[in-house]
Amino acid sequence: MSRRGAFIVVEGLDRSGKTTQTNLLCEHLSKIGDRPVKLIKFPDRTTPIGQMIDNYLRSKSELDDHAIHLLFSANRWEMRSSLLQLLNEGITVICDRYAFSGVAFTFAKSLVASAPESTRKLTYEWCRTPDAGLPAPDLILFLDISAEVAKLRGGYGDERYEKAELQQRVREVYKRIQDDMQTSGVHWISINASHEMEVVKQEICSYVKDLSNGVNEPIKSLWL
Ligand code: FDM
Repeated sequence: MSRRGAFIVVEGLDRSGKTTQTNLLCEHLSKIGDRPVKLIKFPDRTTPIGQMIDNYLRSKSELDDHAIHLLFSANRWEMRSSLLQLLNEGITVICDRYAFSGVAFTFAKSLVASAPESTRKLTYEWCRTPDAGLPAPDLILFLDISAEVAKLRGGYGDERYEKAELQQRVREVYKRIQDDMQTSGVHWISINASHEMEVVKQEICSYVKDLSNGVNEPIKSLWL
């Protein structure tokens, strides 16, 4: 196993089936690949920083929008060395949400008319900066659904960001990130997640075949 493991990020809107599809993808890659597959997730709510994030998301605490953004990023930085170790050991890593969620959700908050003035002044560049230099994924799979389909699937849950207006903004920001990633040469695939589970799974599987037995190229740095 001299090739390093592939780093695959799954991003998506709430109700897009991200958790189900991430688990299916792990199973699939374990079957077709020649190496172990590990699933990780952000936020990682198990660390002290992750617990602060969890309290915030469940509205058990209040934080300035800048502060929570930096905590989400710190939660990725604290995992950086173990993530690199996994990849260098040849393990395929599937990651449920990454820095793209960070930018999408925080910048989306700044677009909501009722946001505090300091939040409305947040720039897209500011949102990206704290994650610049983290390991860059080899592939980003973005599960896209409209607010209408999300509603048909039972609407949103109880956590802080699970509100239709914010989710609509998040979707717009993801589109902007997608355009930026295409010019930066990172492989971003947008998948219509409104289809049935099996159809979405097949589409996802069609994109990961080349990564299942590892990658020869060095790990790149995000946004540098
Ligand atoms: N979220 C997630 C952010 O706002 N920033 C981030 O950097 C990350 C990783 O946290 F609403 C938001 C997205 C979502 C919430 O995510 C919790 P999960 O996947 O539902 O646990």
